[in-house]
Amino acid sequence: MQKELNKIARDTNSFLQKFIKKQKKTELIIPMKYGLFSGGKKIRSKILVDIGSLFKLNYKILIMIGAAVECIHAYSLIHDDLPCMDNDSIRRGKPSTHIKFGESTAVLAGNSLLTMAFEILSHKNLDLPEKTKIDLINKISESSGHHGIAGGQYLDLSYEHKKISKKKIIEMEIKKTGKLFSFCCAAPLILKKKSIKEIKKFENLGADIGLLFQVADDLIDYEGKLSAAGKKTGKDKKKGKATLISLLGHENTIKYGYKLILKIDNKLKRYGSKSKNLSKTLDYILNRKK
Ligand code: GRG
Repeated sequence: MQKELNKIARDTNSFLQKFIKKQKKTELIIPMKYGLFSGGKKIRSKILVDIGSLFKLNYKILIMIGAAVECIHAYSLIHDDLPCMDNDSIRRGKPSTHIKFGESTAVLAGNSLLTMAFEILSHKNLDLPEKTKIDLINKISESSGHHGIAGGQYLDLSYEHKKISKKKIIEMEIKKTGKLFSFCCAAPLILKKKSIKEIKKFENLGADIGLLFQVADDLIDYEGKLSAAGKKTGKDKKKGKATLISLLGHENTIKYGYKLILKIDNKLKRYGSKSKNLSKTLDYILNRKK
């Protein structure tokens, strides 16, 4: 699993390096590259490749789409660390982008990474019909805006120091983290021109995977150490974040994570041995240390 994840990370980074190299140089390239290449597991691309392999899709095309996702992910992390958001000075074991380059540069580098995702998905080298590219851009935009990551982040910030119900916490985590995973699960079906109903099923599967990912992230914050996690831990409690751990407790949250894996694996049963890779990725997600 780790070997495969490393290969996907290498291939994604190499695509992005070449893509950026072909562009005219600007002052923002260095902070953008810092946000993209200063570590990062590229787990969203792995999910995209895992789902893509259920439908025998072209690896290179999946890597390009994954690269667009990683641009949006890197953007969200840069903005998430800003003083007006979660105010974190360490990310991936290094100074956060705004600490290294200043706040305004970090905001602009983040914005430029967001738009780079659309440049990648509309690029002539992405060998897909125009209609498919528009459908991908439409879905990734929906996942990133007020119905997705940005909306979830808004809820996350507004729930601080409040008693929030389980339903609302799950809804917030699915938006903040799950929606980008939903895109990764839906994209292969968009490529295969599947029905809206089928696409929705995979978006829901992605929401469960994203929720699992966020549960694991909350567990890392609760149990982990800076040296392993690459970021300060124990912050959620200090910031009064509404998480499943704050509501259900540590043990029950771990149980909740395993229940989610069972739920996702059940949905994958119809794909038989083809879904083995994805199942392994799910175990990795829940048991990771960073
Ligand atoms: C509209 C894209 C967008 C952003 C603006 C700041 C913000 C709104 C959203 C933040 C969303 C956010 C940071 C969610 C947390 C998701 C999460 C658990 C991130 C950690 O992801 P990993 O572990 O990171 O995959 P690496 O370092 O491996 O890349």
